[in-house]
Amino acid sequence: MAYKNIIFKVDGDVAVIKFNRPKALNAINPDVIAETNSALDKIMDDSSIRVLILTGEGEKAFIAGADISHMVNLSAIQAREFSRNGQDVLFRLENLPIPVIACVNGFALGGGSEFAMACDFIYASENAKFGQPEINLGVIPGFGGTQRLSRLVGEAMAKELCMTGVIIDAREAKEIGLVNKVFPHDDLWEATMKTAKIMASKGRVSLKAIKDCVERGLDVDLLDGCYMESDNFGLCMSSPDGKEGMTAFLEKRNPDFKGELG
Ligand code: DAK
Repeated sequence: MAYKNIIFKVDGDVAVIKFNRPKALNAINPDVIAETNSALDKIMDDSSIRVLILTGEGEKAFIAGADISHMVNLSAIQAREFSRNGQDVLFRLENLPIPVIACVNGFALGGGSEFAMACDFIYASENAKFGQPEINLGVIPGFGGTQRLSRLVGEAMAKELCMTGVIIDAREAKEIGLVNKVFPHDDLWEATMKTAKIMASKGRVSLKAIKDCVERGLDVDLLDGCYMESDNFGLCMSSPDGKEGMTAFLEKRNPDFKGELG
């Protein structure tokens, strides 16, 4: 597929999806979703890719939301389809077997904040702004915002943000736990890539195991979550990277993780 609405690049072991509709502040339409799905297919087929970064083209926006000019004329059936397709791509991101970082370089509103929340964590520039302004349009978040936001920042804060549609800056987003770290705008990309490279150097099986345990663990009680951790611990112990990590420690050298599954 030729990409017009995203830029897809692979830099060694790190893949980058850059939303590329800067004139519309990277608003999401069905083409953005289709192209993102295609890029995710490629990532799934390439085991040399260890980390994915999502970011936005231009100085102003990560994604300023779903494309309002597309949404305005949708019938109920089409709106449900648009919402489902958006939700599906976000579930794919969440279930991707590699870490995904949202590198939020500007507005992350509505569907934009929802895309960022489906990533494993968010790094933001000092210019970044977050919010769920759908209430101002007479609708509600449609790409999982009411669900993921409350899991990240708690029920009361999620209700306040969704019910007021207020836009918050990066510092406040960090204070409430939506964002992991905030950087000066010009340092954001380098800082994100540095963290991506650190994770890319780790074992593939253990990265996936951590992602699974943390995400699925939130949906079960502590005992079941800990059992899930034991199963994954066993899996990592028996993986080539698990053997390599411990052998390297005992041999007093750096591990050379190959990412093989067994
Ligand atoms: N959609 C379409 N175009 C957008 C856009 C958006 N979300 N956001 C910005 N643009 C366009 C503007 O129309 C403008 O286009 P031109 O007039 O130049 O052609 C261009 O981007 C630059 O925007 P501004 O001139 O407005 O720039 P400012 O710096 O003055 O303001 C802003 C930036 C981000 C504060 C402002 O653009 C803004 O308020 N944008 C809308 C933000 C917003 O409301 N986002 C939430 C969208 S709703 C569902 C599925 C999904 C969803 C809901 C339901 N189902 C199917 C059930 C998700 C909903 C949303 O995400």
